[in-house]
Amino acid sequence: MTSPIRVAVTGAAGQICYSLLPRIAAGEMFGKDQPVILQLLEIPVEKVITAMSGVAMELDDCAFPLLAGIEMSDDPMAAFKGADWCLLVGSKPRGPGMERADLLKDNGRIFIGQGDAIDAVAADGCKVAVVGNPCNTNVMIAANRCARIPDENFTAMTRLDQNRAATQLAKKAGVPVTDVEDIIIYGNHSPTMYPDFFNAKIGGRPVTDVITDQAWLEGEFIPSVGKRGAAIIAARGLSSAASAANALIDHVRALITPGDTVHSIACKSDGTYGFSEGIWASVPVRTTGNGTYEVIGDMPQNGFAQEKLGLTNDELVGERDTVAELLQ
Ligand code: NAX
Repeated sequence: MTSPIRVAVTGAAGQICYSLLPRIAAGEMFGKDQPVILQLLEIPVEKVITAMSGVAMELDDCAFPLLAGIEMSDDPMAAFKGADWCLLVGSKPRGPGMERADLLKDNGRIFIGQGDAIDAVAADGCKVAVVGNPCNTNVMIAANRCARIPDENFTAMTRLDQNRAATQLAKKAGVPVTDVEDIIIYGNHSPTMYPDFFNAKIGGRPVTDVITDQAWLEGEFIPSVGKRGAAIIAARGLSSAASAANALIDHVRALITPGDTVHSIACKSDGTYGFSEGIWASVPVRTTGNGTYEVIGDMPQNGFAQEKLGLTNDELVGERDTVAELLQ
């Protein structure tokens, strides 16, 4: 029997984790032969800890053969101990009247504490995937705290945006979503993101040959992807949860499955595509297994694309400036 891996998950009592944890325990993230020990983290609030214990009870009641243990804590030093993967889902939501700068800083402080704990106690070679928003800036803050774990082990999730974009293109073209390839999200996980339809394909042909309505691609498709999260909130009264959990499964599975498929992953910029060095921007990557990846740096970008890339880069630089005091 393969020995279990340790998977730390934050925000365990939240709505994404309610969809995510059973799927991890069922083997959908790390494979059907890979036992897992879940190390769940929540905030030290009695009601929340009780809710997390209820989630654990349900996981127990599923009798998942691959679930080798569940540990629960309100202490990052316990939750990240020996973790092979840290899935940072939990974060503080934006409250009424809260400024975006305050949201960035409040969450930044969470990711300082969690970064310190990961650096101190996680397994050597541990991989960190950040979902909690603002995820690009949160991952930058966490990685900045970790001297032991290299920056390339830290990624943030833009896979939900990629999946949303793929489905929008498939619906417009009237084809199955599996016909859509290489649709990549660039930049921030925010409405400034750029879903690059120029380099994407439908049934092996350029998207712009299949969907000739350029006005729809530029004027409706791009904002529909960027504002999809808000549309879900308007319809459901709650933010995306099942689709976000599903995207994190796709994100991690992509990272552990080497191959030629191109994925959107936010990672530390070295200046490729004009992104400022040191911010975490979503770019196209090919994965090389065991959580490693190579950035594909030669996708051609026309003037329209470069303008979009510039806007999302400006936003990411602005976020970094806002949290500058947390990066020292
Ligand atoms: P919920 O509010 O349902 O759950 C968040 C949970 O995190 C809560 O139980 C809270 O107690 C916990 N938490 C807060 N601070 C914590 C800390 N310091 N340590 C451990 N746990 C902590 O939110 P949910 O819908 O689950 O969403 C979680 C995060 O994902 C949010 O920041 C959300 O904005 C973000 N999302 C990111 C997406 C992406 O594509 N990157 C898409 C979905 C989602 O919007």
